[in-house]
Amino acid sequence: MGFLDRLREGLSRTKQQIVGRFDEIVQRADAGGPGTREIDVDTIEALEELLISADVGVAATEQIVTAIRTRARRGESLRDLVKDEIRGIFDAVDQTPGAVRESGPPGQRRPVESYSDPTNGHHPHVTLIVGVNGTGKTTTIGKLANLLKSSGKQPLVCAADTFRAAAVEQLAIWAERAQVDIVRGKGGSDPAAVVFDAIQSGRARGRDPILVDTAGRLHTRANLMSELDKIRRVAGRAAKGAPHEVLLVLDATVGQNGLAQAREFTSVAGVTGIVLTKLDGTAKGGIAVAIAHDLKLPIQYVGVGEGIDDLVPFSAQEYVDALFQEKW
Ligand SMILES: Nc1nc2c(ncn2[C@@H]2O[C@H](COP(=O)(O)OP(=O)(O)O)[C@@H](O)[C@H]2O)c(=O)[nH]1
Ligand SMILES: [Mg+2]
Repeated sequence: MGFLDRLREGLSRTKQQIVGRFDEIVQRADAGGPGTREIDVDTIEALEELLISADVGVAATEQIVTAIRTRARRGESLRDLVKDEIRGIFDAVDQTPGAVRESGPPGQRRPVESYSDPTNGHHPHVTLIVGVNGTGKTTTIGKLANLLKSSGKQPLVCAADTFRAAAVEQLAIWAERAQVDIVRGKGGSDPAAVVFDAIQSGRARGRDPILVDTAGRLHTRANLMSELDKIRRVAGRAAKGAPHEVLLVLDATVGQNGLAQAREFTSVAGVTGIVLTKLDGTAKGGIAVAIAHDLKLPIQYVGVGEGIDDLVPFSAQEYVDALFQEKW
């Protein structure tokens, strides 16, 4: 099965339970033929309700609906208009991988530094995976390692969630499945030190990129954030420009609450992109639109199941097509 089929399958609950109704709305709205109608209040309300129940979020829904109210008079099909407006929301997000978005408005972003420095050897690309417990960080690392490996890379995974022994074991199992190297510290060792070791070891063994699994919960939120901050600083000492990417894992089934988590991580951890997991387990797959609209962060991958192949590189075009295409 290709990525597109996986994405479609992942979105099938959203499609069946919510977006399926879109067809009725569109048919009714387009019944008079393009150009012959003004969009009526009922149609707008139905569309609004549909977007909200798919978890597109209030702000993004408002933007879409407002645009459609004005544009609909030009006589395009309602389906095309909605797709176009949603694509526009994704297009407004800087898609450069690894662009640091912590430093305020777009335009002030630090470009990814080169991580191949002739004076100081090879600097592997370092990606931190962050997010609260249970969102799917460890699973995502396993899938991502596998995906990168099948595209010819030699990733190394690093178990920096040293807080729970089970977390390290879980990552070790994924490393074995994906047949990639793992660096782990002894129980209770300093996560930042493990990251430092992993980068050194990756450099020595020619492994690149380094995927770092981090803890999702410590005694307090402040502890977690200061640990992530320390990991960032230590990684920067081990490899130039590291971490080059910080991927925040969000669970699609959590809905709008995930956005609050995201803001917290973004302000501290320098998040550069999102992995949206468990799209297969929710009818609220519209959350991807809310993420793009509210957080202005690119979605890099989506998780569509628990298996090793269930990670799909995100494409806004494919996402919008999958949700709104007429026939499946
Ligand atoms: N259905 C589904 N389950 C997922 C997905 N990603 C992760 N999970 C499950 O979510 C649970 C928590 O995942 P885990 O990687 O341990 O989360 P972590 O605490 O953030 O490291 C596990 O049971 C995973 O199998 C996904 O894309 N779809
Ligand atoms: Mg974990």
